[in-house]
Amino acid sequence: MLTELYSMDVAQSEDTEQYFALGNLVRSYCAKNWSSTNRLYMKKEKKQAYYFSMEFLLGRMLKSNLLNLGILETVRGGLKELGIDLEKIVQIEADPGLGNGGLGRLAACFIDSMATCEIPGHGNGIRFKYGLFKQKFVNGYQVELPENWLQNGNVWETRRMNMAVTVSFYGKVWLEETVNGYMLPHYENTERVLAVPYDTPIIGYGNNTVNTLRLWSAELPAQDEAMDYWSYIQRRNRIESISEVLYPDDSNYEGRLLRLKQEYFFVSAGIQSIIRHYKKMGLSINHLAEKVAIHINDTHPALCIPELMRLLLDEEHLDWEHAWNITINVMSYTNHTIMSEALEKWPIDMISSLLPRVYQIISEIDRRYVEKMAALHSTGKIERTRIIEGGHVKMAHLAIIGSHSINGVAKLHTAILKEKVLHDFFLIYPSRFNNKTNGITQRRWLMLANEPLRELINEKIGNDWEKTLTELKMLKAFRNDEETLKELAEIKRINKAHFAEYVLDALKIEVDPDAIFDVQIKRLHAYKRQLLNLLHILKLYLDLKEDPKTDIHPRVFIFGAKAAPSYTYAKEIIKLINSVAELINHDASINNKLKIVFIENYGVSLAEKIIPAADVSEQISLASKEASGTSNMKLMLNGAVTLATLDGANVEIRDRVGSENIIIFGLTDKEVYQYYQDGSYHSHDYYENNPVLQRVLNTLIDGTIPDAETEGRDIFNSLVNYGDEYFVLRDFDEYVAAQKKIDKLYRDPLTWQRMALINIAGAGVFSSDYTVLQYANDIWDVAYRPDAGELLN
Ligand code: C3B
Repeated sequence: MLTELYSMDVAQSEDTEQYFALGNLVRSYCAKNWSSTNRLYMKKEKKQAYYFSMEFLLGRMLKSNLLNLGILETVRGGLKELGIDLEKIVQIEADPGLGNGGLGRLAACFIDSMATCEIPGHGNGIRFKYGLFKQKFVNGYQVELPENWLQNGNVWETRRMNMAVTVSFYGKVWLEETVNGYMLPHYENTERVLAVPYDTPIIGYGNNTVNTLRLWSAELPAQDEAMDYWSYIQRRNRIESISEVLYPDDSNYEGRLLRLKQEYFFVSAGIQSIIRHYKKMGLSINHLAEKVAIHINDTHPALCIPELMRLLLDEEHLDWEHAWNITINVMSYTNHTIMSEALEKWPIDMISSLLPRVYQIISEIDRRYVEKMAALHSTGKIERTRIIEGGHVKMAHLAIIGSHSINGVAKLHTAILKEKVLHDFFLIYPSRFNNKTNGITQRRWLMLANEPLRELINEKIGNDWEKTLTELKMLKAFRNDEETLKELAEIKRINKAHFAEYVLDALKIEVDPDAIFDVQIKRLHAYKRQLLNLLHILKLYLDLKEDPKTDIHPRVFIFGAKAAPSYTYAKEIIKLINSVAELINHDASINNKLKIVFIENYGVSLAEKIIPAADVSEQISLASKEASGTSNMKLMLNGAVTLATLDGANVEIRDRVGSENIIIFGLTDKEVYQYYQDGSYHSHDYYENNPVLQRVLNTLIDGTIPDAETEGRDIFNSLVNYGDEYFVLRDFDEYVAAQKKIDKLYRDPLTWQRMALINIAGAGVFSSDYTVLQYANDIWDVAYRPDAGELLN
């Protein structure tokens, strides 16, 4: 391969060439299974599921492909003989950051699991030229740099020009009756965009299944009219901008035209290609719902609903009722957040001028909804649930009305959707609502990220768990086996030492692997309460300043978090954490008992380094706000003990491991809603009445923290004077107490390792294999690996 690609041999080649040679080899190695999987799906006319997602946060793929193909060890050994270190060359691969956070990473875990569970399921999204920005700290401030992940090419993708489709925007549209009596649209002055698919093989673990991730790129179609050169260039730039860059905000809806273009672009291209593929099987369009399931990952692809309607009405000439029935049966939708600022709604003007025909169809869906519901429900409820309201198109309402299934991502989240946020809809469509608790793939997050732990588990209980993660429960038999607990401790120590080396190298901070590694890794958002963590650190610091002999076990607080570039408050928190790190890490008087490590540019590859080294998993969002969380699952699977509020999937983690193996604190969702109702939370009182908290908060404004006056003041005010939206001060005391408990437990190594072991043993249900099987069975009605059925019970 090296010779073919670069006309060189191993001795002449460098890491980059070796990486690309190996990547090419792996791709051709799986090519046969890829085409035979497609042929099989086609021949058997198997129902296909398509997971539509704006984001797929894949991470590097070389090792994961080698693992799934079952050739990781062979290749590692073969390379070694050639004097090549696999670990070195996998670093060459760009980490494709085509997602913001949990939602995008979930989509990546899901496609890995679908292939592994032999579910005919594929991803559909956008091939962004630039992924999520690269984060740098300059003087403690976040600076965003472009992430040009395609710069050196991407071995995994195949451009499929012959499968390109056209997506149209703008223009005028009117309906005319045809001789057959159909009302069909005529278009004038539309802007046509060529959608070119790039396909990536998604390789199942230990089977012959290779599914497809199809990502669309926007290009200028071959011109049919003469155009002057500069107009041509301008038009090309305008069109290519559609798939240029991922929006770097996962928590805030911004009504930007380009975002709406992106949403329609991949939805229209994806559905057109699905229908074309379906028709190749020679089946009647009337049976589409028997062969195709489309999943809408959050509201970003909600235009799937009017777009499928458009194609069924305008291209296939079905009548409305019939088309609507098919659409509802094809579509299903996952809600990922209750944060109201994240709920998408588009101004009517914007949507009707960009997508005139789609807007007509949305209006008609809305009109029929109101008409049909009038006889059944109150006007108030109908007005609250209709799609077009207050000059906007509400995407969640569109997704709910046009789908047969609506799910939340953890039990608590689904309950809150049913009882609060989507209560009206729940009364209207009770049977559409269901829960699908998130999951993670054990292949990336344990088998690859933590090889020593994988080996230990295999030694103890065999390797059935690799396919059926719930088998990890067998580890419980070792809960009182001191030798096993010690081995577990040794592995953690090795991983921590390994990570400490990285920290020293990358950040020039020395950390002690015998300290407690306390980890909070996730997007920076006020509701996730990185600030609560920081206030506790400041408290420990003050304690140590007062009495350097304060009896605490040394701790390293590890943060990884990107803030949306426009989220000023989150960026202030980053700066504040970095300033406190400056203060603490350089204060010799506290005897290295505290260290803060804020890792730059947190993403999938760094998560793979940090998670195996974590002792404590911080999951401290305000109860009710974190829909599920998935880092909580990854960390427990790697033997970290969770410090958590009863939010999202933390509740289910507690149910699995028992209250004695997780540290729970803070308000419950019910108490939070009670506060909202009676308006009785006054954060200022906590400041006034709690001297410890007052001292801690004062450090934000009294000059203790260097070089962060503005940030300190703003954050102080937000907590003390402007209402403390996420109840940080309310939960402070309980959090401090919970942290004390951690400190105590950690100092009893056997108890601690037993907790770690129980956490690993209880993590089995959080495999995304299990989650996608439930989607396949309950929502999509597609086939899966025959022996996987038992996982569903
Ligand atoms: C996230 C939620 O914030 C997490 O609680 C959840 O675990 C994941 O989705 C996956 O379900 N989320 C996100 O990353 N981006 C959004 N726009 C909304 C939710």
